[in-house]
Amino acid sequence: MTATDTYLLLRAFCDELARCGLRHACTSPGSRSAPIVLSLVREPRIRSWSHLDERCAGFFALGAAKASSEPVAVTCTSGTAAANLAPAVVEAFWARVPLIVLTADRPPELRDVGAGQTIDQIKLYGDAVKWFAEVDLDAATPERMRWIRTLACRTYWTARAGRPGPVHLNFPLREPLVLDAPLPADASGRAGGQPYVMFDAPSAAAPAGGTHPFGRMVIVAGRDERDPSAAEELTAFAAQAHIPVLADPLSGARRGPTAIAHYDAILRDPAFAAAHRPEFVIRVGDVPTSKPLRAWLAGLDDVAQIAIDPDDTWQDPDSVVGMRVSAPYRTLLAGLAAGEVVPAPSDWLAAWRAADDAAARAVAEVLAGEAILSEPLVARSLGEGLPADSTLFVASSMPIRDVESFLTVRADGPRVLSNRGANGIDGTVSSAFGAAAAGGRPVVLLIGDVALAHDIGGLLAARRLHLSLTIVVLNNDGGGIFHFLPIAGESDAFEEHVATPHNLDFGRAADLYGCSYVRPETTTELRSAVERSLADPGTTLIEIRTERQDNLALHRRLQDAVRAELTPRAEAAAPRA
Ligand SMILES: Cc1ncc(C[n+]2csc(CCOP(=O)(O)OP(=O)(O)O)c2C)c(N)n1
Repeated sequence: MTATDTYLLLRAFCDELARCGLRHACTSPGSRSAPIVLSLVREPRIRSWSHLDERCAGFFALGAAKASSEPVAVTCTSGTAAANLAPAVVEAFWARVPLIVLTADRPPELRDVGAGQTIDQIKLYGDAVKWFAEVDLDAATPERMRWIRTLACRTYWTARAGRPGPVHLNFPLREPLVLDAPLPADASGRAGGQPYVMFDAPSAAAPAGGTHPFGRMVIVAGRDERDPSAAEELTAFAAQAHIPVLADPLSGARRGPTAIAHYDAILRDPAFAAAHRPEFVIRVGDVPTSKPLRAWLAGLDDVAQIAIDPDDTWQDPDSVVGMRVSAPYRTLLAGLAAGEVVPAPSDWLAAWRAADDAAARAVAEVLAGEAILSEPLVARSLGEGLPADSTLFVASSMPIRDVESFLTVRADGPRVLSNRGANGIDGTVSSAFGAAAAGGRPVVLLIGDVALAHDIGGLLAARRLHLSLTIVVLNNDGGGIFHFLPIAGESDAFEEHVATPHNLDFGRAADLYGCSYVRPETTTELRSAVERSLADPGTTLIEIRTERQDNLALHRRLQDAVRAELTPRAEAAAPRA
């Protein structure tokens, strides 16, 4: 293996990734990885984003792949550097995000013999990748040039096709690691810039036309971040068939007259939940986070529940789905809509609509009575105010729950993204920067203080990569979510070991990382801070201080208000069975 062989093979590998469609890669520093980094950086069709922390690099790549719905590569040097990519790889696997992980390694003769920065990297990420390969960069013969081009295509298409996910290639590299002579030309690629191997995924056939009568049906639309236009087709179909859509904001379907936004609150009301049992449930995307919704679906074990999922993932923790359809739901719904659609009885959608509107009024009334900004009010206000062409990236913990519960229906709401494959609070800042880099839209991140502290190093992207991001941090000095759980009663350990207050001054963090900083106290101040930040080319940290106990009490008041508004309604307006 000479440096020329290594670089010839890696140049062809990167050329082939670019021919397939790769546009973004993340690098991190190191010596062993130099041939991979230099080959990526020298490929003009790929934008290489430099990171100094591999964990941030992994999550940045994840966010970029999520926002662009295309594979993104990430590379690192050997040893613990590769282990630092594990959280992002795991999230990508569970969230179905196409990631191409390129780790540099010592060659076999330097493994387990005391050489520096050497760990066992073979299948390092276990079953959390779709494919692993050890890539031997030996003599660049014509046969091996063909092989590396085929391998690059296989990597790209494997990450992207079927159920998308991460692919891991491990590259043993021998010294010398830099070239000492110019690289000769290479004409081993296909003519016309075509990938060496093209890939064609079969698309599911649309069902035949026919007549489709829709009774008391609901559609539960969960996280499906890949194709926003599919959600528009879903809502158009629901409007045609008069079907309520219990729409998680991560589905993109919280829009139009059939979208039910407050399902979490209204299904907490046992009378409403019992009176509105459907005859059919269609489930698309992941199961939403809402516990009342999950419990309601679990209780519908005698109701026909159909899950439509092109990737054949099993999203059914309560084993109540009776039929699985392996197809993109847009194909299926287009087929149904092409037939004669006999809409559901008119009082069915009307009853859900009335309950949703009543819940919206109850929530608005309670929130209007709040003198200062609260966590639900921030979620609601971002949902109402963000421009249609923006992306709201939401952290796990209470932010994702508040967005699910309080984001109102809008004809043209922002795109909503979140790392919900494994529900981690890690890497969120980096993922949001990745989404800003590759998504082509302004991004607003809504995040809790613990999640921000966890990935504070992600702020480095603001300074080093000159990216624009608006970060709204809800600072309740600890994990507010835990106050909603029984562990809150374990007073000897709760505050220090579970809530974990930190008393960090985020203004100083903003200063360190070159971000603007502002602390609004009212909705008007928040709106103008967000507007100013969106118009600014830099990154702004908008901090809102809240109290964990007050937040718990406010959520209880909101639930009580919705229930009070619904009780007479559920009795009077229950639709015919
Ligand atoms: C990587 C990781 N570690 C730990 C957890 C467990 N966890 C869930 S929520 C949470 C607290 C988050 O606090 P914060 O970001 O401030 O949001 P809040 O609960 O206040 O809304 C923790 C530690 C997790 N989900 N992911």
